[in-house]
Amino acid sequence: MPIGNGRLGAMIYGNPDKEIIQLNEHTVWSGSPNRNDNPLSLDSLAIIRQLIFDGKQKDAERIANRVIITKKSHGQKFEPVGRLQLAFDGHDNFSNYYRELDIERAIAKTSYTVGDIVYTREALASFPDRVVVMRLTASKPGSISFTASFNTAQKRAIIKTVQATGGAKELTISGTTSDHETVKGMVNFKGIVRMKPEGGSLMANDTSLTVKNANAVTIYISIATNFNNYKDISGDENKRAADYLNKAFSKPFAAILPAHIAAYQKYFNRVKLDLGITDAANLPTDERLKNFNSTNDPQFVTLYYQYGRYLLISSSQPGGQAANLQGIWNDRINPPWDSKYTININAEMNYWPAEKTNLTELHEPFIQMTKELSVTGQQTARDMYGARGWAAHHNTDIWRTTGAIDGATWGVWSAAGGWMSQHLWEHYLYSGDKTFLATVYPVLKGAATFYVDFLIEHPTKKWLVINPDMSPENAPAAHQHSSLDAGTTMTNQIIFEIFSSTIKAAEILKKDVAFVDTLKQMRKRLPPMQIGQHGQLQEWLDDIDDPKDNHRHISHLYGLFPSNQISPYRTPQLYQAAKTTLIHRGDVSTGWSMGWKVNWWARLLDGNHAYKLIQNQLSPVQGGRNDGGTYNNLFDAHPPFQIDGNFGCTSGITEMLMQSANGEIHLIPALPDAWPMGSIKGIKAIGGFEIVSMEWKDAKLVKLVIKSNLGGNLRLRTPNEMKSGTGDVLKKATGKNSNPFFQVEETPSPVIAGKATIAPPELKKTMLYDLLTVTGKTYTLVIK
Ligand code: FUC
Repeated sequence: MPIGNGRLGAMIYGNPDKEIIQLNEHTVWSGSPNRNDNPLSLDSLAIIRQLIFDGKQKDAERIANRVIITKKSHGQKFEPVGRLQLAFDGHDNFSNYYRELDIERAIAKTSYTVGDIVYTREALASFPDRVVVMRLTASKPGSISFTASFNTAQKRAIIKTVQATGGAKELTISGTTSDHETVKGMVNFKGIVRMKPEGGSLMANDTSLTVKNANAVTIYISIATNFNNYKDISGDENKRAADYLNKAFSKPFAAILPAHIAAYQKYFNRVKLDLGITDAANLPTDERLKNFNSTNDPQFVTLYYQYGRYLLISSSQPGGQAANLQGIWNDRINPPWDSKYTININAEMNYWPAEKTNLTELHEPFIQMTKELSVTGQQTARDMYGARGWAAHHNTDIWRTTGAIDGATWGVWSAAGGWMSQHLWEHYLYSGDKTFLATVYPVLKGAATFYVDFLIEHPTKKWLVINPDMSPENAPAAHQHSSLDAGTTMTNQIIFEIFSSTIKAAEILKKDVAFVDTLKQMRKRLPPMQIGQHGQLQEWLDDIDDPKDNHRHISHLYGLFPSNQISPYRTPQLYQAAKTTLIHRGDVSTGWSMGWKVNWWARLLDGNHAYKLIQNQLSPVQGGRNDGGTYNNLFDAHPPFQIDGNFGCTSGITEMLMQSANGEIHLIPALPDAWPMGSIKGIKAIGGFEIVSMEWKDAKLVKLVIKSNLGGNLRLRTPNEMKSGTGDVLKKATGKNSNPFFQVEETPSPVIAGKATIAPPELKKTMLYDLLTVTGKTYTLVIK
C-alpha cells in the first residue's frame, strides 16, 4: 500500500511477521549537477536535414546516433533509500488478516490475530509534520515486541544506531547516491528512525533497535538530503532530518493524525464522484479487480478515479519534485527507465488530472520543472541546433538535463518544450491568474522562439517543418523502420498550439507586438493536418501509415487530446480521421496508452468505447510487455508499474463527464451505458468555472449547480433541454463564445488524400446555451 506526502514515499508491505516499510525521498537521485548535450550536432545538422529530405532516413539515423545522441549521461536514476524492517517473533502464525488503504484519510492499516491478541498497525506520511509515522497497538497490554533494522541496495550506505542528544536511541541510515553513466553520485541522504514505546523497553545494538513488551509503539521516520535544487546540493541532510524529526517527535500520534488528515482532506474532499454502488463493492479489492470485467461494479471506477487523485496528492506537493514514472514509489536501485521523466508523454500525463480534478496547487512541481528546463534548455537549443529559446528532448531528470538520449529512435525529438509549456498556459486558463501568466510568459516565449529559429522550409511542400523530427518512438516500415523524419503531425500540432498560446499570452500582457506578428506569419505556414488514403489522420507528412500498426504511441492524436485542434463540432472531417486512426491502433496496449485512449474516446464522444478502455485497464496484469493492466494495489501496469496510466485514466473519467477545451463546457459528453445515473461535485473547467454539483439520471442531465469564479459568458452544451432554477436568463447560444478563456484558435482545413471519402459524423443532438455570469456567483440549472 503506497503512502506519501510528496517528499517521502513509503510502501507498506503489511506482512505480520516481517513488516517492510520501503522508503523513498523525492530528491534521492543518482549523479549530481550535469549536462548531457552533444555539441557535435550543430556541424552535422545540414547534412542530416538533407538526408531526411532526400528520403534517406536510415543514413540520417546513423549520423544522428553519433552526433545528436548524448555521449554522456542518458539521465540519472531515482533511487530508493532502503527498507525499514520490523521482525516480530511468532507472528507468522496469524489469523483474521485484514488490511486497507483508506484513501479518504490517507492511512494504511494492517491487523491480524496471533493467539488471542489482535495486533494493529497504522501508517501515514504526514503532510504537515514531514515524517512517516507508524503506530502499533495490541488488544492486550505488554504484548508488542519486535526488532527494527534497515536494509538497502545503496552501495555507500552506513546503517547504525546512535544515542541522540537528549538520550533517545536512534537507528540511522546515511549515505551518498550512486555514480551513474560517468556522473558522480553526490546526493547525501540521511534517514533517522526514533521510537516511542508505551510501557516495555527499548534496547539498541549496533544496527538495530529492539522493543520488548510494549503496550503500544509509535515509530517516527525522517529522511532528508543535501539537495537544494538542480544546480545546488549544498544543503545539510543531517540537520534537516534531525529538525523534521525533533519537531514531529514532540507530538503524540493522537496529534499527528488529525493534522495529517486535515491537510490531506483539504485537497481530497474537493471532489466527490458517485456512479452508484452494488453488492460487488463488498468484496476485497483484488477480487473486485478480477471480477470487474464481468460484474456491474460502478463504485470500482469511482475508487480508481479517487485513487488517482490520492496518488497525485501523495506524490506531488508544492515545493517538491514532480511525480516521476513511479510517482514516488520505486523500490529498485536500477528502476525501469531510471524512474525518471519521459517528457514525450508520460510526465505530462501525470499532470492531466491536476487542474480538472481541482488539485491546481499540485501542478506546481511540474510547472517548476518546466521553468527550470527553460533555463537549462537554452544551452541545448544554442549548442545543438544554433537556435535561440530553449529545447528539451524526450527525457529529463532531477538535474534538468535536456540532451538527446537512448538512441535516435527515441531521442531525436525536440518538442518537449512546447508540450510542457502548454501546462503553464493551461494553469492560466483554469485560474485566470494574470500575475502567474506574467511570470511564466518567458517560458512560453522561449519555447516558441526555439521553433521560430529551428523551423525550415520543406523543399517541395514549402511548409515550415522541424527537421530532424520524429513522431515519438514510432518508426514506419515505409521509412525502413527509421523514426527520423521532418514535420511530423504531432510536432506541427505542438508548435501550432504553443505559438497560439504565446500569441494570446503576449496580447493579454500587452507585450512583444513584433514577435506576435512573426508567430502569426509562421503559424500560417505550418503543415495542416492531412487525411490519408485509409481515411486516417496521417502521422507523417507522407501518406505512409499502416492500418495494422498498433504502436502504443498515437502521437498525432495530440491534436484531439490533450489539445483541442480536433473536435466533433468544429472539425468533423478530422474527427472522423482521428476515429479511424484510433480504431486502427486497437484498444489493449501498455497502461499509459490505454489511459490516453480513455481521454480520446471521451473527446470522440463515445462513452461506451471509453468505458471499454477502462475495463481493459482495470484488468489484472497479465505480464506481456505491451499488455498493461492493474496490480492488486491498483497501481497501473505498463508493465511493470508505471503511474502515468493511473493519472491518465483519472483524467479520462473526468473527460467523460465534462469537457471544457473546445470553446464551451460540455456536460456528460461521453456517458457510457454503464453509468445511467450518478453525480459529481467539485471538478473544474477552464475560465474559472467550478461544477459545484451535477446530477444525471437515465443519461439526462437533471441538475447543475455551477460557480463562476471569473465571470463572463458561460456556454454550456447539454444532452437535453435545461432551464434556470434561479431565474437567470438562459439563451440559446449564438455566434462565437464571448468569453476570452474559451477562444479557440481555428484549425486550418485539412488536406484530404484524393480517394478518401469522409462521411460526416453522426452526433447525438445536444443543446447549446449561453448564460452571462457574474464573478463569485453560483447558478443552478434544472431539466426542462
Ligand atoms: C516511453 C514509452 C514506453 C515507456 C517509457 C517510460 O519510452 O514509449 O512505453 O512508457 O516511456
